[in-house]
Amino acid sequence: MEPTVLDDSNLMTEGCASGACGGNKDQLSHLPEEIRKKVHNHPCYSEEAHHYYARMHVAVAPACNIQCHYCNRKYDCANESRPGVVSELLTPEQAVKKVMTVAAKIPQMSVLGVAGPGDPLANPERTFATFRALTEKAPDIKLCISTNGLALPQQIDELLKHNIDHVTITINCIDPDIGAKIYPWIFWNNRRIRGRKGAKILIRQQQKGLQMLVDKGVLVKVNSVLIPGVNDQHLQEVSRMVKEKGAFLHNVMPLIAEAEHGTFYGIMGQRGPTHTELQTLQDACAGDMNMMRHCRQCRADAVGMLGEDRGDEFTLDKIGNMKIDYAVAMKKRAAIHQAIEEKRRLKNQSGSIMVTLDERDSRKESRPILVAVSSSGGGIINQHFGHAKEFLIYEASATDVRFIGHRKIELYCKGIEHCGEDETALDRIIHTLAGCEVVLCSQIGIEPWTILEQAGIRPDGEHAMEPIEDAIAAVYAEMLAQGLVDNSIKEIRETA
Ligand code: CLF
Ligand code: SF4
Repeated sequence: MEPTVLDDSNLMTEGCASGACGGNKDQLSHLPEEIRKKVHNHPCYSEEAHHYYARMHVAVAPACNIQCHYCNRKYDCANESRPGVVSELLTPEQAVKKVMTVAAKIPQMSVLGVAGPGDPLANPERTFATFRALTEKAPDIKLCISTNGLALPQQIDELLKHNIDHVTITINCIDPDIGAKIYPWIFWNNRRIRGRKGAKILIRQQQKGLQMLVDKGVLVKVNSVLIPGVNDQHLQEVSRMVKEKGAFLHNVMPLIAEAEHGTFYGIMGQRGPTHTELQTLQDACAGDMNMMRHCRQCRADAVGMLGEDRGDEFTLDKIGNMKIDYAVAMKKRAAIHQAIEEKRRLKNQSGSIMVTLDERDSRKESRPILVAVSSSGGGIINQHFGHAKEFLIYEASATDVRFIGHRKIELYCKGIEHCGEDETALDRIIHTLAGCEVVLCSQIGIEPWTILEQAGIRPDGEHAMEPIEDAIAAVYAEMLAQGLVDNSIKEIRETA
Protein backbone atom coordinates (compact mmCIF):
# COMPACT_ATOMS: atom_id res chain seq x y z
CA MET A 1 0.00 0.00 0.00
CA GLU A 2 1.20 3.46 -0.79
CA PRO A 3 2.35 5.26 2.35
CA THR A 4 0.29 8.22 3.56
CA VAL A 5 2.11 11.41 2.70
CA LEU A 6 1.43 14.37 4.94
CA ASP A 7 2.24 17.75 3.57
CA ASP A 8 1.47 21.06 5.18
CA SER A 9 -1.36 21.74 2.76
CA ASN A 10 -3.43 19.22 4.71
CA LEU A 11 -2.78 21.03 7.93
CA MET A 12 -3.09 24.62 6.81
CA THR A 13 -6.31 26.47 6.61
CA GLU A 14 -5.72 27.67 3.07
CA GLY A 15 -8.70 29.57 1.80
CA CYS A 16 -10.01 29.95 5.29
CA ALA A 17 -9.48 33.50 6.26
CA SER A 18 -10.98 32.66 9.58
CA GLY A 19 -8.21 30.19 10.19
CA ALA A 20 -6.03 33.07 11.08
CA CYS A 21 -7.90 34.40 14.01
CA GLY A 22 -7.26 33.69 17.62
CA GLY A 23 -3.66 32.51 17.50
CA ASN A 24 -2.90 29.92 20.13
CA LYS A 25 -5.31 31.35 22.68
CA ASP A 26 -8.71 29.81 23.09
CA GLN A 27 -11.78 31.40 24.59
CA LEU A 28 -12.56 28.06 26.23
CA SER A 29 -9.22 27.38 27.89
CA HIS A 30 -10.70 27.91 31.36
CA LEU A 31 -13.28 25.13 30.93
CA PRO A 32 -12.99 21.67 32.53
CA GLU A 33 -10.99 19.08 30.60
CA GLU A 34 -14.05 16.91 29.93
CA ILE A 35 -15.83 19.77 28.10
CA ARG A 36 -12.71 20.84 26.24
CA LYS A 37 -12.37 17.29 24.93
CA LYS A 38 -15.85 17.45 23.42
CA VAL A 39 -15.14 20.65 21.53
CA HIS A 40 -11.49 19.99 20.78
CA ASN A 41 -11.97 19.47 17.05
CA HIS A 42 -15.28 21.29 16.53
CA PRO A 43 -14.62 24.39 14.41
CA CYS A 44 -17.68 26.29 15.68
CA TYR A 45 -17.47 25.45 19.38
CA SER A 46 -13.72 26.04 19.68
CA GLU A 47 -12.13 29.14 18.20
CA GLU A 48 -8.76 27.42 18.19
CA ALA A 49 -10.10 24.33 16.40
CA HIS A 50 -11.40 26.37 13.50
CA HIS A 51 -7.83 27.12 12.46
CA TYR A 52 -7.47 23.46 11.59
CA TYR A 53 -10.79 21.68 11.12
CA ALA A 54 -13.64 22.06 8.64
CA ARG A 55 -17.40 21.53 8.87
CA MET A 56 -20.01 20.58 6.35
CA HIS A 57 -23.77 20.85 6.25
CA VAL A 58 -26.15 18.61 4.35
CA ALA A 59 -29.44 20.13 3.22
CA VAL A 60 -31.82 17.30 4.13
CA ALA A 61 -34.40 19.31 6.10
CA PRO A 62 -36.68 21.38 3.83
CA ALA A 63 -39.67 22.10 6.12
CA CYS A 64 -39.96 24.44 9.06
CA ASN A 65 -42.44 24.57 11.94
CA ILE A 66 -42.18 28.31 12.59
CA GLN A 67 -41.87 31.51 10.57
CA CYS A 68 -39.15 34.04 11.34
CA HIS A 69 -39.41 37.52 9.88
CA TYR A 70 -35.83 37.23 8.59
CA CYS A 71 -36.40 34.04 6.62
CA ASN A 72 -37.83 33.20 3.25
CA ARG A 73 -38.29 29.47 2.63
CA LYS A 74 -36.73 29.79 -0.81
CA TYR A 75 -33.48 30.69 0.92
CA ASP A 76 -31.13 29.06 3.40
CA CYS A 77 -32.07 29.05 7.06
CA ALA A 78 -31.05 32.51 8.13
CA ASN A 79 -30.32 31.14 11.62
CA GLU A 80 -27.30 29.31 10.32
CA SER A 81 -26.58 30.70 6.90
CA ARG A 82 -26.20 33.73 4.79
CA PRO A 83 -29.12 34.06 2.46
CA GLY A 84 -28.79 32.08 -0.75
CA VAL A 85 -30.76 29.32 -2.32
CA VAL A 86 -29.68 25.85 -1.22
CA SER A 87 -28.22 24.46 -4.40
CA GLU A 88 -29.49 20.92 -3.93
CA LEU A 89 -31.89 19.41 -1.49
CA LEU A 90 -30.65 15.92 -0.63
CA THR A 91 -32.24 12.65 0.39
CA PRO A 92 -30.59 10.99 3.40
CA GLU A 93 -28.89 8.49 1.06
CA GLN A 94 -27.48 11.26 -1.13
CA ALA A 95 -26.39 13.15 1.97
CA VAL A 96 -24.48 10.14 3.31
CA LYS A 97 -22.69 9.69 -0.02
CA LYS A 98 -21.77 13.36 -0.06
CA VAL A 99 -20.46 13.27 3.52
CA MET A 100 -18.31 10.21 2.81
CA THR A 101 -16.91 11.87 -0.31
CA VAL A 102 -16.10 15.11 1.48
CA ALA A 103 -14.55 13.16 4.39
CA ALA A 104 -12.20 11.56 1.86
CA LYS A 105 -11.39 14.72 -0.11
CA ILE A 106 -11.25 17.19 2.80
CA PRO A 107 -9.76 15.11 5.60
CA GLN A 108 -9.87 18.07 8.02
CA MET A 109 -13.68 17.87 7.95
CA SER A 110 -14.53 16.83 11.51
CA VAL A 111 -18.17 17.86 11.91
CA LEU A 112 -21.34 17.21 9.96
CA GLY A 113 -24.21 19.52 10.76
CA VAL A 114 -27.84 19.55 9.71
CA ALA A 115 -28.87 23.21 9.74
CA GLY A 116 -31.59 23.56 7.17
CA PRO A 117 -32.74 24.86 4.84
CA GLY A 118 -35.70 24.42 7.24
CA ASP A 119 -35.50 23.06 10.77
CA PRO A 120 -33.82 19.64 11.29
CA LEU A 121 -36.31 18.62 13.98
CA ALA A 122 -39.30 19.57 11.84
CA ASN A 123 -37.97 16.87 9.47
CA PRO A 124 -37.07 14.18 12.01
CA GLU A 125 -37.22 11.16 9.67
CA ARG A 126 -34.79 12.68 7.14
CA THR A 127 -32.47 14.11 9.79
CA PHE A 128 -32.27 10.95 11.88
CA ALA A 129 -31.95 8.63 8.87
CA THR A 130 -28.87 10.65 7.88
CA PHE A 131 -27.44 10.51 11.40
CA ARG A 132 -28.15 6.77 11.76
CA ALA A 133 -26.26 5.90 8.60
CA LEU A 134 -23.33 8.15 9.44
CA THR A 135 -22.98 6.86 13.00
CA GLU A 136 -22.38 3.48 11.42
CA LYS A 137 -20.28 4.43 8.39
CA ALA A 138 -18.18 7.32 9.69
CA PRO A 139 -18.05 7.14 13.48
CA ASP A 140 -15.17 9.62 13.68
CA ILE A 141 -17.32 12.47 12.34
CA LYS A 142 -19.04 14.55 15.00
CA LEU A 143 -22.73 15.12 14.41
CA CYS A 144 -24.29 18.49 15.08
CA ILE A 145 -27.64 20.18 14.63
CA SER A 146 -29.02 23.67 14.76
CA THR A 147 -32.68 24.07 15.61
CA ASN A 148 -35.24 26.71 16.46
CA GLY A 149 -36.10 24.53 19.48
CA LEU A 150 -39.86 24.16 19.01
CA ALA A 151 -39.74 20.37 18.59
CA LEU A 152 -36.64 19.87 20.73
CA PRO A 153 -38.05 18.46 24.00
CA GLN A 154 -39.84 15.58 22.32
CA GLN A 155 -36.83 14.71 20.11
CA ILE A 156 -34.13 14.62 22.76
CA ASP A 157 -34.22 10.86 23.35
CA GLU A 158 -33.84 10.22 19.64
CA LEU A 159 -31.00 12.76 19.41
CA LEU A 160 -29.12 11.08 22.22
CA LYS A 161 -29.26 7.73 20.41
CA HIS A 162 -26.96 9.26 17.79
CA ASN A 163 -24.24 10.25 20.13
CA ILE A 164 -24.80 13.93 19.55
CA ASP A 165 -22.62 16.05 21.82
CA HIS A 166 -23.49 19.44 20.34
CA VAL A 167 -26.78 21.20 19.73
CA THR A 168 -27.35 24.81 18.71
CA ILE A 169 -30.67 26.47 19.61
CA THR A 170 -31.55 29.81 18.10
CA ILE A 171 -33.04 31.91 20.89
CA ASN A 172 -33.75 35.49 19.93
CA CYS A 173 -35.80 36.48 22.98
CA ILE A 174 -37.27 35.33 26.26
CA ASP A 175 -40.10 37.88 26.24
CA PRO A 176 -43.19 36.88 24.17
CA ASP A 177 -43.96 40.52 23.35
CA ILE A 178 -40.58 40.80 21.64
CA GLY A 179 -41.09 37.32 20.18
CA ALA A 180 -44.31 38.48 18.51
CA LYS A 181 -42.25 41.03 16.56
CA ILE A 182 -39.88 38.31 15.29
CA TYR A 183 -42.14 35.29 14.78
CA PRO A 184 -45.49 35.87 13.03
CA TRP A 185 -46.55 32.28 13.67
CA ILE A 186 -45.60 28.80 14.80
CA PHE A 187 -47.11 25.48 13.77
CA TRP A 188 -48.01 23.60 16.93
CA ASN A 189 -50.25 20.57 17.50
CA ASN A 190 -51.46 20.78 13.90
CA ARG A 191 -52.50 24.40 14.23
CA ARG A 192 -50.99 27.69 13.22
CA ILE A 193 -50.66 29.85 16.32
CA ARG A 194 -49.98 33.51 15.76
CA GLY A 195 -48.40 36.43 17.56
CA ARG A 196 -47.62 36.55 21.27
CA LYS A 197 -49.31 33.24 21.99
CA GLY A 198 -47.14 31.40 19.46
CA ALA A 199 -43.99 33.15 20.64
CA LYS A 200 -44.76 32.17 24.24
CA ILE A 201 -44.98 28.49 23.31
CA LEU A 202 -41.76 28.69 21.29
CA ILE A 203 -39.86 30.35 24.17
CA ARG A 204 -41.14 27.76 26.62
CA GLN A 205 -40.07 24.88 24.36
CA GLN A 206 -36.63 26.41 23.73
CA GLN A 207 -35.93 26.79 27.44
CA LYS A 208 -37.26 23.35 28.25
CA GLY A 209 -35.14 21.78 25.50
CA LEU A 210 -32.06 23.67 26.65
CA GLN A 211 -32.52 22.48 30.22
CA MET A 212 -33.09 18.86 29.16
CA LEU A 213 -29.97 18.83 26.96
CA VAL A 214 -27.82 20.30 29.70
CA ASP A 215 -29.17 17.73 32.17
CA LYS A 216 -28.12 15.00 29.74
CA GLY A 217 -24.61 16.42 29.38
CA VAL A 218 -25.03 17.73 25.81
CA LEU A 219 -23.15 20.95 25.03
CA VAL A 220 -25.51 23.70 23.98
CA LYS A 221 -24.61 26.75 21.97
CA VAL A 222 -27.23 29.47 21.67
CA ASN A 223 -27.41 31.54 18.51
CA SER A 224 -29.22 34.89 18.63
CA VAL A 225 -29.93 37.18 15.72
CA LEU A 226 -29.35 40.80 16.68
CA ILE A 227 -32.22 42.88 15.29
CA PRO A 228 -31.77 46.60 16.01
CA GLY A 229 -34.84 48.17 17.60
CA VAL A 230 -36.41 44.76 18.22
CA ASN A 231 -34.19 42.70 20.55
CA ASP A 232 -30.96 44.71 20.84
CA GLN A 233 -31.81 45.93 24.35
CA HIS A 234 -32.96 42.45 25.34
CA LEU A 235 -30.16 40.10 24.26
CA GLN A 236 -28.04 40.66 27.35
CA GLU A 237 -30.92 39.31 29.39
CA VAL A 238 -31.16 36.35 27.00
CA SER A 239 -27.43 35.74 27.44
CA ARG A 240 -27.75 35.74 31.25
CA MET A 241 -30.73 33.39 31.15
CA VAL A 242 -29.13 30.84 28.81
CA LYS A 243 -25.97 30.84 30.87
CA GLU A 244 -27.98 30.24 34.05
CA LYS A 245 -29.65 27.30 32.35
CA GLY A 246 -26.27 25.84 31.41
CA ALA A 247 -25.60 26.84 27.76
CA PHE A 248 -21.89 27.19 27.40
CA LEU A 249 -21.46 29.38 24.33
CA HIS A 250 -23.46 32.32 22.97
CA ASN A 251 -23.23 33.40 19.35
CA VAL A 252 -24.80 36.80 18.66
CA MET A 253 -25.09 37.16 14.89
CA PRO A 254 -26.04 40.23 12.86
CA LEU A 255 -29.41 40.29 11.12
CA ILE A 256 -29.03 39.98 7.35
CA ALA A 257 -32.01 41.63 5.69
CA GLU A 258 -32.12 42.58 2.02
CA ALA A 259 -35.26 43.38 0.06
CA GLU A 260 -34.20 40.97 -2.72
CA HIS A 261 -34.35 38.01 -0.32
CA GLY A 262 -38.09 38.54 -0.05
CA THR A 263 -38.14 38.38 3.76
CA PHE A 264 -40.54 40.45 5.83
CA TYR A 265 -37.71 42.39 7.42
CA GLY A 266 -35.96 42.83 4.07
CA ILE A 267 -39.06 44.24 2.41
CA MET A 268 -40.00 46.53 5.28
CA GLY A 269 -36.46 47.96 5.39
CA GLN A 270 -35.45 46.66 8.81
CA ARG A 271 -31.74 47.35 9.07
CA GLY A 272 -29.04 45.03 10.40
CA PRO A 273 -26.66 46.16 13.13
CA THR A 274 -23.45 48.08 12.45
CA HIS A 275 -20.10 46.45 13.27
CA THR A 276 -19.85 48.63 16.35
CA GLU A 277 -23.34 47.75 17.57
CA LEU A 278 -22.59 44.04 17.17
CA GLN A 279 -19.26 44.25 18.96
CA THR A 280 -20.66 46.39 21.76
CA LEU A 281 -23.39 43.87 22.44
CA GLN A 282 -21.00 40.90 22.24
CA ASP A 283 -18.69 42.65 24.71
CA ALA A 284 -21.60 43.44 27.03
CA CYS A 285 -22.70 39.79 27.00
CA ALA A 286 -19.12 38.54 27.41
CA GLY A 287 -19.14 39.55 31.08
CA ASP A 288 -21.61 36.77 31.74
CA MET A 289 -20.96 34.26 29.00
CA ASN A 290 -18.43 32.66 26.61
CA MET A 291 -19.02 34.39 23.31
CA MET A 292 -18.46 32.98 19.82
CA ARG A 293 -17.00 35.62 17.53
CA HIS A 294 -15.80 33.58 14.56
CA CYS A 295 -19.20 32.56 13.15
CA ARG A 296 -19.54 33.00 9.39
CA GLN A 297 -23.33 32.51 9.12
CA CYS A 298 -22.84 29.52 6.84
CA ARG A 299 -25.18 28.32 4.17
CA ALA A 300 -27.26 25.26 4.97
CA ASP A 301 -25.15 23.32 2.44
CA ALA A 302 -21.74 24.85 3.24
CA VAL A 303 -18.61 22.70 2.87
CA GLY A 304 -15.07 23.50 4.03
CA MET A 305 -13.29 25.65 6.58
CA LEU A 306 -15.44 28.36 8.19
CA GLY A 307 -15.37 31.34 5.86
CA GLU A 308 -15.01 29.26 2.72
CA ASP A 309 -17.59 27.34 0.78
CA ARG A 310 -16.47 24.46 -1.41
CA GLY A 311 -20.00 23.20 -1.99
CA ASP A 312 -19.62 23.61 -5.77
CA GLU A 313 -16.93 20.93 -5.82
CA PHE A 314 -19.33 18.39 -4.33
CA THR A 315 -22.57 18.60 -6.30
CA LEU A 316 -24.42 15.31 -6.87
CA ASP A 317 -23.19 15.23 -10.47
CA LYS A 318 -19.59 15.63 -9.43
CA ILE A 319 -19.55 13.18 -6.55
CA GLY A 320 -21.25 10.63 -8.80
CA ASN A 321 -18.13 10.66 -10.99
CA MET A 322 -15.57 10.50 -8.18
CA LYS A 323 -13.80 7.21 -7.59
CA ILE A 324 -12.74 6.86 -3.98
CA ASP A 325 -11.02 4.07 -2.10
CA TYR A 326 -12.67 4.68 1.27
CA ALA A 327 -10.38 2.36 3.24
CA VAL A 328 -7.31 4.30 2.08
CA ALA A 329 -9.06 7.64 2.49
CA MET A 330 -10.08 6.90 6.07
CA LYS A 331 -6.52 5.91 7.02
CA LYS A 332 -5.20 9.09 5.51
CA ARG A 333 -7.85 11.03 7.40
CA ALA A 334 -6.81 9.51 10.72
CA ALA A 335 -3.14 10.27 10.00
CA ILE A 336 -3.93 13.86 9.13
CA HIS A 337 -5.95 14.39 12.28
CA GLN A 338 -3.03 13.02 14.28
CA ALA A 339 -0.63 15.39 12.53
CA ILE A 340 -2.96 18.34 13.17
CA GLU A 341 -3.03 17.51 16.85
CA GLU A 342 0.77 17.36 16.96
CA LYS A 343 0.94 20.74 15.25
CA ARG A 344 -1.51 22.23 17.75
CA ARG A 345 0.45 20.77 20.65
CA LEU A 346 3.67 22.35 19.42
CA LYS A 347 2.00 25.69 18.77
CA ASN A 348 0.42 25.77 22.23
CA GLN A 349 3.80 25.15 23.81
CA SER A 350 5.32 28.31 22.37
CA GLY A 351 3.20 31.09 23.99
CA SER A 352 5.52 33.80 22.65
CA ILE A 353 2.82 36.42 22.30
CA MET A 354 2.00 36.48 26.00
CA VAL A 355 5.63 37.15 26.92
CA THR A 356 5.60 40.20 24.67
CA LEU A 357 2.35 41.40 26.20
CA ASP A 358 3.48 40.84 29.78
CA GLU A 359 6.43 43.09 29.13
CA ARG A 360 4.05 45.89 28.17
CA ASP A 361 1.84 45.56 31.23
CA SER A 362 2.97 48.82 32.74
CA ARG A 363 1.79 50.96 29.81
CA LYS A 364 -1.80 51.20 30.96
CA GLU A 365 -2.23 54.79 29.83
CA SER A 366 -2.42 53.88 26.16
CA ARG A 367 -5.72 53.33 24.37
CA PRO A 368 -6.84 50.22 22.44
CA ILE A 369 -6.95 50.30 18.63
CA LEU A 370 -8.58 48.18 15.96
CA VAL A 371 -6.35 46.45 13.42
CA ALA A 372 -7.60 44.81 10.21
CA VAL A 373 -5.67 41.81 8.91
CA SER A 374 -5.62 40.19 5.48
CA SER A 375 -4.86 36.49 5.75
CA SER A 376 -5.68 33.38 3.77
CA GLY A 377 -5.22 31.18 6.83
CA GLY A 378 -2.72 29.42 9.02
CA GLY A 379 -2.58 32.26 11.56
CA ILE A 380 -0.18 34.35 9.51
CA ILE A 381 -0.28 37.55 7.45
CA ASN A 382 -0.08 36.02 4.01
CA GLN A 383 -2.58 37.76 1.76
CA HIS A 384 -2.29 40.68 -0.64
CA PHE A 385 -4.65 43.55 0.19
CA GLY A 386 -6.22 43.24 -3.25
CA HIS A 387 -7.05 39.55 -2.77
CA ALA A 388 -8.87 39.86 0.54
CA LYS A 389 -12.55 38.96 0.66
CA GLU A 390 -12.74 39.72 4.34
CA PHE A 391 -10.59 41.29 7.02
CA LEU A 392 -10.03 39.78 10.44
CA ILE A 393 -10.47 42.47 13.07
CA TYR A 394 -8.36 42.51 16.20
CA GLU A 395 -8.31 44.84 19.15
CA ALA A 396 -4.80 45.65 20.37
CA SER A 397 -4.13 47.23 23.73
CA ALA A 398 -1.21 47.49 26.11
CA THR A 399 -2.11 44.18 27.70
CA ASP A 400 -3.79 42.10 25.04
CA VAL A 401 -4.38 41.33 21.38
CA ARG A 402 -7.81 39.81 20.90
CA PHE A 403 -9.79 38.66 17.91
CA ILE A 404 -13.16 40.41 17.81
CA GLY A 405 -14.67 39.45 14.48
CA HIS A 406 -14.48 39.67 10.72
CA ARG A 407 -15.76 42.12 8.14
CA LYS A 408 -16.62 40.97 4.67
CA ILE A 409 -15.54 43.17 1.76
CA GLU A 410 -15.82 43.08 -1.97
CA LEU A 411 -12.63 42.07 -3.75
CA TYR A 412 -10.53 45.15 -4.60
CA CYS A 413 -8.37 43.49 -7.26
CA LYS A 414 -10.58 41.88 -9.91
CA GLY A 415 -7.85 40.51 -12.17
CA ILE A 416 -4.69 41.86 -13.77
CA GLU A 417 -6.42 44.11 -16.29
CA HIS A 418 -8.69 45.75 -13.74
CA CYS A 419 -6.40 45.67 -10.74
CA GLY A 420 -6.31 48.99 -8.95
CA GLU A 421 -8.99 50.56 -11.14
CA ASP A 422 -11.92 50.16 -8.87
CA GLU A 423 -11.95 53.23 -6.70
CA THR A 424 -15.58 52.77 -5.79
CA ALA A 425 -14.75 49.35 -4.34
CA LEU A 426 -11.94 50.97 -2.38
CA ASP A 427 -14.34 53.59 -1.01
CA ARG A 428 -16.61 50.82 0.15
CA ILE A 429 -13.69 48.95 1.73
CA ILE A 430 -12.67 52.09 3.60
CA HIS A 431 -16.24 52.48 4.78
CA THR A 432 -16.25 48.84 5.99
CA LEU A 433 -12.99 49.41 7.84
CA ALA A 434 -14.47 52.27 9.89
CA GLY A 435 -12.77 52.46 13.28
CA CYS A 436 -9.66 50.51 12.17
CA GLU A 437 -6.39 52.40 12.33
CA VAL A 438 -4.05 49.86 10.72
CA VAL A 439 -4.36 47.32 7.91
CA LEU A 440 -1.83 44.48 7.92
CA CYS A 441 -1.36 42.57 4.69
CA SER A 442 1.44 40.79 2.84
CA GLN A 443 1.52 43.40 0.05
CA ILE A 444 -0.45 46.38 -1.16
CA GLY A 445 -0.34 48.55 -4.29
CA ILE A 446 0.75 52.18 -4.14
CA GLU A 447 -2.67 53.51 -5.12
CA PRO A 448 -4.73 51.85 -2.39
CA TRP A 449 -1.85 52.59 0.01
CA THR A 450 -2.14 56.31 -0.66
CA ILE A 451 -5.92 56.39 -0.46
CA LEU A 452 -6.00 54.38 2.77
CA GLU A 453 -3.47 56.75 4.32
CA GLN A 454 -5.57 59.74 3.25
CA ALA A 455 -8.53 58.10 4.99
CA GLY A 456 -6.51 57.84 8.23
CA ILE A 457 -5.84 54.09 7.99
CA ARG A 458 -2.20 53.05 8.10
CA PRO A 459 -1.39 50.28 5.58
CA ASP A 460 1.45 47.99 6.63
CA GLY A 461 3.09 45.27 4.53
CA GLU A 462 6.18 44.97 6.71
CA HIS A 463 4.96 41.94 8.63
CA ALA A 464 4.31 39.55 5.75
CA MET A 465 4.39 35.88 6.79
CA GLU A 466 4.56 36.71 10.50
CA PRO A 467 2.11 35.25 13.05
CA ILE A 468 -0.80 37.68 13.26
CA GLU A 469 -0.82 38.35 16.98
CA ASP A 470 2.94 38.83 17.20
CA ALA A 471 2.80 41.28 14.29
CA ILE A 472 -0.06 43.24 15.87
CA ALA A 473 1.79 43.40 19.19
CA ALA A 474 4.88 44.71 17.37
CA VAL A 475 2.86 47.34 15.46
CA TYR A 476 1.16 48.45 18.67
CA ALA A 477 4.51 48.76 20.46
CA GLU A 478 5.81 50.85 17.57
CA MET A 479 2.77 53.14 17.66
CA LEU A 480 3.16 53.43 21.40
CA ALA A 481 6.78 54.49 21.01
CA GLN A 482 5.68 57.07 18.43
CA GLY A 483 3.04 58.43 20.80
CA LEU A 484 0.21 57.47 18.46
CA VAL A 485 -1.88 55.53 20.95
CA ASP A 486 -1.90 57.94 23.87
CA ASN A 487 -5.25 58.42 25.60
CA SER A 488 -4.82 62.16 25.14
CA ILE A 489 -4.68 61.71 21.36
CA LYS A 490 -7.95 59.80 21.42
CA GLU A 491 -9.58 62.57 23.43
CA ILE A 492 -8.45 65.14 20.88
CA ARG A 493 -9.82 62.95 18.03
CA GLU A 494 -13.13 62.43 19.80
CA THR A 495 -13.51 66.13 20.43
CA ALA A 496 -12.69 66.86 16.80
FE1 CLF B 1 -23.04 23.65 11.45
FE2 CLF B 1 -23.89 25.14 13.35
FE3 CLF B 1 -23.00 22.73 13.90
FE4 CLF B 1 -21.33 24.65 13.17
S1 CLF B 1 -22.36 26.07 11.69
S2 CLF B 1 -24.77 23.19 12.71
S3 CLF B 1 -22.57 24.61 15.04
S4 CLF B 1 -21.39 22.57 12.36
FE5 CLF B 1 -20.86 27.48 12.96
FE6 CLF B 1 -21.69 28.21 10.65
FE7 CLF B 1 -21.80 29.95 12.64
FE8 CLF B 1 -23.39 27.85 12.61
S5 CLF B 1 -19.99 29.10 11.72
S6 CLF B 1 -23.34 29.51 11.17
S7 CLF B 1 -22.23 28.57 14.31
FE1 SF4 C 1 -36.32 30.04 8.55
FE2 SF4 C 1 -34.81 28.75 10.27
FE3 SF4 C 1 -36.64 30.55 11.13
FE4 SF4 C 1 -37.41 28.21 10.14
S1 SF4 C 1 -36.22 28.55 12.01
S2 SF4 C 1 -38.26 30.21 9.62
S3 SF4 C 1 -35.92 27.85 8.52
S4 SF4 C 1 -34.82 30.98 9.94
